[in-house]
Amino acid sequence: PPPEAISPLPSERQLAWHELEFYAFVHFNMNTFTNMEWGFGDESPELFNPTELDCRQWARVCKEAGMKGIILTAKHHDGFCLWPSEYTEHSVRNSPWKNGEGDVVKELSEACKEYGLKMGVYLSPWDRNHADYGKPEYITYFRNQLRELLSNYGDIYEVWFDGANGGTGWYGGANEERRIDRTTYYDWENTRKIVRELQPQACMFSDAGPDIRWVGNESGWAGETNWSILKRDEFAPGVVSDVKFLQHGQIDGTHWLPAEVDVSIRPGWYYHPSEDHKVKTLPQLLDIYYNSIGRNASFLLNLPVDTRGLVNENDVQQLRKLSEAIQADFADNLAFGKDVTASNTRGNSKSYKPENVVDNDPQTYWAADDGTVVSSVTVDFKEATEFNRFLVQEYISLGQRVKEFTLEAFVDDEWKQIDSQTTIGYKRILRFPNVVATKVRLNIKDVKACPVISNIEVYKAPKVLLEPQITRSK
Ligand code: IPT
Repeated sequence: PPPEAISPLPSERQLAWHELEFYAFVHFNMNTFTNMEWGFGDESPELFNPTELDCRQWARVCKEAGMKGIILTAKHHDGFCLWPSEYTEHSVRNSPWKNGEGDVVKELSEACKEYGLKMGVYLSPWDRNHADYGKPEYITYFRNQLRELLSNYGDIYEVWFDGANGGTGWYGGANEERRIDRTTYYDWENTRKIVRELQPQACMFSDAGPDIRWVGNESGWAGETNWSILKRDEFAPGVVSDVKFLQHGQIDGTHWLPAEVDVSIRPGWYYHPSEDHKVKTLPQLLDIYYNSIGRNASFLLNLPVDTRGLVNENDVQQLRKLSEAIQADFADNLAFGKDVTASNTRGNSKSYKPENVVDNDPQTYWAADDGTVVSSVTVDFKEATEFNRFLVQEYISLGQRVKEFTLEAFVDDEWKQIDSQTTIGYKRILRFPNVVATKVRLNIKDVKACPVISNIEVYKAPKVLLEPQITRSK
């Protein structure tokens, strides 16, 4: 029989989400036109006036970069709505853009469909425009808006609930907003039911999920140790007791709650002309790729669409460099179809044979007998082979199991340790200096239950040539 699953386990919608790995955030809204990050909510809708808005350009750029979806800030903290909501005057309807006839959410949903991308929405719980914010009436308003977004724009794959709220001083100082109690005010339980009812496949993001968790920083990394499980009930959106739990997950987590790395390609989330020369460099972007996707998290890369309504040329250029580098790094899987042996195979059964890790089929896996802790899988190249990347995946439908492992290479008739790490999860990618070896070995040293490995890939990534950094005086 197959290994017993160890809970907590991912839901179907979480399993589908894991496979997306790389997708875009677009911060584009009133702040774009006021050159702000957190608007006050008193901005005139007249200010929203992109000159060349083209959601198809966003979609094309994201598709070409290998991204799988786009999440749009439909409403940010200033309360301005990119769609003509029935419940407020503070929207595109009262802007000069398309004489108030436009709907950015609709245009993006059509562009995503055309380019085969998934669409997600960000709806800020904190609203500095709405007169009733802080009172029960606002919750009704918030839910009405959520219903509009989840009913009128086709399939939504992710709903993003930002915990940011100046009113409690976690991030901001004193301000004019009514103070709210983040754990109780939003009555999340009932808001989440609306998402489940209208978009059963959608994953919800927040510090506390329920489907995807914040990674605890906005600078582009997950912890090296990264469990996809968390004691979810001890967290609430915007109430961060200790970010290290979000960065690393919790080995004794009660719910499947994988991490998403949200980070902007520029210093700010919104477009600021002063940051045109501060777009992240290729080495920075590659580090983020390996420190998110390579550490069992997803990579949500923000593109601050500019005042024209386009992804700026500088951002397009850097994104193109990143996608070319990723393609080059993972061009040729040196482990594919090679001979593989294992220290032990479950019931000596063909169903769980070690070759399953190099067959390019995510549904097959190598598994060891129950009770196995220390164990290994060896890929035999049969000839001296140079490589510098090792990718490994657990079959997470049966739970996250590996607690500690090392990687070894067979060099000059000797096993040489290349790396020593903790968790694997959905995907782990190790980077190390080039090594020439005839075999590579995954040594599992500690597990929660017998190891179940679905995939191993080995690559020789080209060297990254350092770009001249454009720096400006501080
Ligand atoms: C931070 C929120 O507090 C947190 O709940 C989460 O939504 C996160 O943003 C997403 O990046 S606020 C930020 C200014 C650190």
